[in-house]
Amino acid sequence: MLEPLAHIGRDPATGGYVRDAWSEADMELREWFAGEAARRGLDLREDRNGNLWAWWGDPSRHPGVVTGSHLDSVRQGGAYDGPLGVVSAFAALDLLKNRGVTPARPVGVVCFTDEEGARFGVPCMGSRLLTGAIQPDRALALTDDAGDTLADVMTKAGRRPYGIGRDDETLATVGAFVELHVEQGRGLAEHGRSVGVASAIWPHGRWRFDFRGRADHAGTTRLADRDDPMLPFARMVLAAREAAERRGAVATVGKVRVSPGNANAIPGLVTAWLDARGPDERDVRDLVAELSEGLDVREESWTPVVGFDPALRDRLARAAGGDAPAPILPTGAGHDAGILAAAGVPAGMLFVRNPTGVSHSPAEHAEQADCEAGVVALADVLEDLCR
Ligand code: HGY
Ligand code: MN
Ligand code: MN
Repeated sequence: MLEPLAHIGRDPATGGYVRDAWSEADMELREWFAGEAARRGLDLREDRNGNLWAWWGDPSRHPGVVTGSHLDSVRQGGAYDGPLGVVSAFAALDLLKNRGVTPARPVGVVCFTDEEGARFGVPCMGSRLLTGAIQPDRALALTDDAGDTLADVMTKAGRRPYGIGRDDETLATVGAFVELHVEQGRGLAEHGRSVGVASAIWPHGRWRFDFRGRADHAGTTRLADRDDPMLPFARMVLAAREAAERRGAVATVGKVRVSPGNANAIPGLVTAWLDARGPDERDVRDLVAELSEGLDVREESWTPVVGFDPALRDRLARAAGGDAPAPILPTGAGHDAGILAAAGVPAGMLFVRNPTGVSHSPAEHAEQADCEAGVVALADVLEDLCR
């Protein structure tokens, strides 16, 4: 089932995926989702924020159990982060039907739009808009590297951007949400288990740093006369790693824009994005404050710590574990399940073993047997929740 997606947005030079929100690749992925829903006779809806829902049963009378994830990727991302959760959702529905299960509640498959925030910088955009965790006007004004706003891009994709925002009607259809996701770490590999359950999502955020200098000639400007923004930028990157180690957090700068970008000129401006996370909110906040001293910094996104509902977490561990409860693990990766949990929706996550733990890279991988174990666990969880 992952195969039909394999070519969409794939860079043949690297095997990595480039599936920006509202891009050509995204539109192809949406068509794939619609086709999977139609093949199963599910009722397909796109909500005002661009999230796709495929329903088995009618959730308007009473809320259903929803499972799913996202199909967009980071630039040069892997094949499993997101798609594994959506494909497993459809496969788990198939399994329930093969078992002759008639769920007592509607069952929905969801594909949240723009989970990675690769294009507009804010992760989990679809679930944040759905739950009101981001204001529509802020979202619509966000721009991509080409300077196009989310409003422009949604309009070009044939959507009505000025209708986006908190969607209580859609939220009311979600009685519980379970997201299956490839593990982005080696916890399950160390446990020797195929499937695990999430306990919490670390607090995490993204900050934009602008380092301004004076553009000048690389060869004729004396060192004493240079105002080279690359130097404070380089100091910040090294300081981020040192501070993260000292504070038990993690931090990196994965995106930098140098302008104008001539090899033979001192740049006028360096813009860099810091991603910082950790188990303790205070440590992350203090780390960023320490790095920001005297610099031009703006917070682009912040996600507080999410502790998944312990009763649902343990219920998932029992249902997903087979003869021994599934291991329960925290994660440093953000997910739509975390946004829904923060909005008060009973939510939880299943993880599928990733032998190397590598993610946000073409090297991301999960074994077929573990993916199948994930589908069985998800079907067992859905059957349990739909009693
Ligand atoms: O960045 C994250 O944590 C997630 O993959 N969006
Ligand atoms: Mn991701
Ligand atoms: Mn993901």
